[in-house]
Amino acid sequence: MLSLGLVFAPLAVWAHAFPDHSEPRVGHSVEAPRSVRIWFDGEIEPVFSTIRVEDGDKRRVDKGDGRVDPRDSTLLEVSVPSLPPGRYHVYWSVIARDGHRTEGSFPFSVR
Ligand SMILES: [Cu+2]
Repeated sequence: MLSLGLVFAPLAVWAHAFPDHSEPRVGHSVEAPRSVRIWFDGEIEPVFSTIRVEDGDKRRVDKGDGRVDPRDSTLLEVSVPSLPPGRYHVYWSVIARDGHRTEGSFPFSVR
């Protein structure tokens, strides 16, 4: 029979950071976003965490000010200029507090 200690042990080492939700939401269509924000399920390291936004022609369109929110170390954000209608892709890469990197990408559309 498992003790509670054994049951909960895996949670203690589960510290990779994965996206919890984002704004714009994954795959959604929005009007004139001012920024792209991704909330992670754990704290991420400001120095090694990056975010960029590309348009359908793979041109970088964000303002290059990607950062981890100093008041919320689970939030990665970058500003974008007024984006014309189209399809965009967000690329992110973060280091969690346990030193492990996770990365990924997701699309959204501007209508
Ligand atoms: Cu990890």
